[in-house]
Amino acid sequence: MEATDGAPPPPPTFFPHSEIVRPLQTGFSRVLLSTFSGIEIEGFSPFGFGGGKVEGDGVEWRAVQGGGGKGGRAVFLLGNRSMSSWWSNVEPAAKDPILGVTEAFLADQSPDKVNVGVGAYRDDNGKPVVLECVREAERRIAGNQNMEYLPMGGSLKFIEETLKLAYGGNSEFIKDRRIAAVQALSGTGACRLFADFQRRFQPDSQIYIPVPTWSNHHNIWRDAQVPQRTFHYYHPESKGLDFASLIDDVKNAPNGSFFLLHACAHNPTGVDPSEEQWKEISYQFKVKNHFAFFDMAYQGFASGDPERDAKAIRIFLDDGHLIGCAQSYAKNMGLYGQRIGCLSILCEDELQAVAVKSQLQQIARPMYSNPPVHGALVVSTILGDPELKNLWLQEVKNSCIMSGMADRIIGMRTALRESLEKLGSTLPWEHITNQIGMFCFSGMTPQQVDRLTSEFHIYMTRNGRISMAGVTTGNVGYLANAIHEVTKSG
Ligand code: PLA
Repeated sequence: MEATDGAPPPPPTFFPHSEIVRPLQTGFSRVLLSTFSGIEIEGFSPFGFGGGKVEGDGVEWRAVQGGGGKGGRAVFLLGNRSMSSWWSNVEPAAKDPILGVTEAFLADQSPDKVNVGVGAYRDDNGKPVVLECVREAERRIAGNQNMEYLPMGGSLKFIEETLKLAYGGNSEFIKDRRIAAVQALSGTGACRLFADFQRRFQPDSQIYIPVPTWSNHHNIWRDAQVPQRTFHYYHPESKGLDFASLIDDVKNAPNGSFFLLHACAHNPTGVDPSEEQWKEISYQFKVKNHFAFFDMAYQGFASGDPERDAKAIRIFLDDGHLIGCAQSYAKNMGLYGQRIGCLSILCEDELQAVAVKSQLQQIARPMYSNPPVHGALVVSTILGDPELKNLWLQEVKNSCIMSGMADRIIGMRTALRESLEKLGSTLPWEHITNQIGMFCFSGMTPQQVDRLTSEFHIYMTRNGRISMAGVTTGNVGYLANAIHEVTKSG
């Protein structure tokens, strides 16, 4: 049976009294399997509308046959009908707009399938990459380290090297110990720590978030209970920056507002302000006494050069702003699953920095106590050794296993645009090559994206964002053809 036929799955045949209680969001059906002897068996079928046969031993059931999710696993909960259930009020959560795409991709059996959803770098064969500098650091670390806890704020050596990347190798602020910084659970954890800190010490503040932004920003500040406002960023018609409206919003926000800024390679639009525009933004922030919180998840991915990609931050520092910054090594060192990043807050003096750091640690302690050690070791081994650091810089820009990370993405932008133009698409596609970083904000509608997925097995977020890091020499033609098919009728 096809996963895409839209019909709810039939009940498993060996439970003749089963019934489908109700279909839920795509890919899930709630199935009341059977009742007997007062026992109710209920479950969520993750194998979509394709149905499937389940077998098992009464507690755990394995899908042995079923459309889209062949081989998927379904755990059914056993409960007595007469007993009140603790969690009967719990509905399945909405799928994450980004990570849910990966789940759907993995469940698809088509050999043609393409994942340009999550922003994870792939080589030209579509395979994940471990950088040579990381492999060498791991060789050096192996067998030489104990497994002790790190301090609550993480590894000091790691923090020192990480701050140099954001604030500059010769930064006065580092020398003067004015930066409160803690190792964080990658960029997400850094943002979340900051949001909690903001809520605790500026309880009446709000956060201004660009439209659009990385979808998880909204979740992070929502869960930290900081009210959200938005500011203009992207201009859908020009597919560029809506600078005039951005500046208006900065001017119209109450004095002393908090703003979330993407330091470089804005996600999802791939549109960054120019240097001149950053200077103007910084000036207006100064006039309004706003606080700039930089999320820098892609340092090195915009230009291939981490120093150049820190430009916006350096402009703000030169202008005397006391900024906050979230850094991540997920993308630029390929350390995605190591969850390694840093939160820093520039303070007025060392005394203030000590106080702020102690409070950040106090927020971290009841959540996860202290951060994991391995990623911190890898990063500090690389950045603490001039030779390995150089290797890293080259790998980011030039000499990655197949070709440079940033260069390969830039090459794929050109290839995708040229393929679309060769196919005779009359739509404008310059923005594919004008935008920067990991993503292309294509301008496709959610309906067009749905067609790409259902007809061509191409997986991407419904806002039309293409992760260019998932585009390869092998799939760029297929992708271009599919995009042309779904966009040519407007
Ligand atoms: N900030 C921005 C702007 C991001 O795009 C991402 C990741 C992060 C922070 C957090 O990354 P980290 O916690 O792994 O360091 N965005 C990804 C992945 C690449 C995701 O959604 O988690 C994306 O596909 O948008």
